[in-house]
Amino acid sequence: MNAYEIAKEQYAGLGVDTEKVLDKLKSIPVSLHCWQGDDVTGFDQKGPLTGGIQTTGNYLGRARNPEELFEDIRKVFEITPGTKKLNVHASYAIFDEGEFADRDKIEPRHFKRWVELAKEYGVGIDFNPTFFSHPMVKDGLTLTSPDENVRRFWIEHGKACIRIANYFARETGQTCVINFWIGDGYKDIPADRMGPRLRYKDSLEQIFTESYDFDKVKPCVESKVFGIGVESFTAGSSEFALSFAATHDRCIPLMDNGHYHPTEVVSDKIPALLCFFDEIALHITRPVRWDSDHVVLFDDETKEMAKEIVRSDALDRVYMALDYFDASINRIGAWATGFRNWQKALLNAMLMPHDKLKELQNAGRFSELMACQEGLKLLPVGAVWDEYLRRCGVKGELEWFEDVLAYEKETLSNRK
Ligand SMILES: [Mn+2]
Repeated sequence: MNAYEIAKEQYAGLGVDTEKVLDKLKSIPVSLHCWQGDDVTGFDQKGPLTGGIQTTGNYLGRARNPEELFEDIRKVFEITPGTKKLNVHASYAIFDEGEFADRDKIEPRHFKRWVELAKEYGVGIDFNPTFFSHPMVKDGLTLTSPDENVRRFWIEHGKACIRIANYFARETGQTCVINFWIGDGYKDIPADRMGPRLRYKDSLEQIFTESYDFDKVKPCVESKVFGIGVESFTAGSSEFALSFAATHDRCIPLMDNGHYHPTEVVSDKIPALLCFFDEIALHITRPVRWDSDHVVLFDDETKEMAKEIVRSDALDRVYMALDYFDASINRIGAWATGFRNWQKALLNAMLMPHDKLKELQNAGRFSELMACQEGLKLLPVGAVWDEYLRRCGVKGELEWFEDVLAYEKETLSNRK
C-alpha cells in the first residue's frame, strides 16, 4: 500500500472518508488577491500606497503592468491546487493607450481583460473598490469626509464598482463578492467619533442604492481596528461594520484576521457571526504584532479558522479570500505558499471527526477530548495532502519551489 492508502484506512477508522474530502476540497473556491503581485500598486496612478497600509521590501521582479501581473497570476495558478477566484481591486483598471478614467468614472469595459483571464480559467472574480492611494483621499478621509465634494467622489466610486461587480457576475456566471473597506480615521484623539461614522453609514447606504442582484453580487463591509497614521480612531471599526451588516439587507460582514487587537482571534468570531448571518466573508492573512499582512502559514490560528468553518458546516456560507502582500520575498512564492497553506488548513479541518469531538465535549469528557485532539495532530494529513496535489496535477511540497526559482531566473530577473 502507498502512504495515501494507509492514511485512507486510518481516517476511515475514525469515520472520515478521505475520498469525499478530496473531492470536496477541490471544489471550494478561494479568492486569490491580485495585489500580492505588485505590492498593492495598481495600474491607475503613480502615487504612494496610502490608507494606513504598507508593503515592506523590494524583492526583484515586481509586476509593473497588466501583462506582467497576468503572467505571474498564470504561474501561481499552475503551482497551486484547487478552485480559485480572482480578487481584483478597482485600482487595477486597464486602460487603452492614452485613455484614463478616474475612480468615480470607471466602467466595466476597463476590466474586460480581467474577465478574459477569468474565462480562460473558468473562475469567478471578486472585487474591491479602492478607497486609498488617490489624490481625492483628503486628510486621510474618503466616505467619512466632512468635505461633500470628497465624499461625493467616493460614493460615485462605490456605485461605479457595484456596476462593475454586476458585470463580473454576469460575464463569469459566478458570484461576485464586492468588499468595501476604507482606511478613514485619525492619527490623534478626535473631537467627534460619531459624525464620521454617521457619514460613513450614509455613504454606504447611498452606494447600495445602485441596483444589484444579491444572489449574484455580495457587498461586504470590512472592519479594521487601526492603520499606520490612523492609530487613534478608525471609522469602520468592528462594531460599526457588524452593526451595519446586521441592520442592512443585502450586505454581509467581512472579517480580516489582521484587523483586530493582537490577542483577538477570528476563529472564535466565525461561529459567533454564523449564528446571526446567513453568509459571512473572510480575508485570510497573518498579522505579526500588527496588520503586517505576512504570508499565510499552516499555523495554529489558520488551522483553527478553517476548523471553525468546517465544524459549523459552513463551507458554503463563508466567502474565503486571501489578503497579504510581502514585497521582501519572491512574490510568486509568497502567493503560492499562502494559497497552498489555506488549502492545507481546510484539508486538515475536513479530516477531523468533528461529531465525535463534539460528543466528547457535550459529555464533559474533557481530558479525553484533549488527548483525542492532540492525537489527531500526528495523523497522516501529509499523505492525504500529497495525494490531493497529485490529483490536482500540482507538484509536491518539496518540489514546487523549483518552478518558482526557474521563473525568477527566466522571467522576474529581467524586470529591471
Ligand atoms: Mn483585508
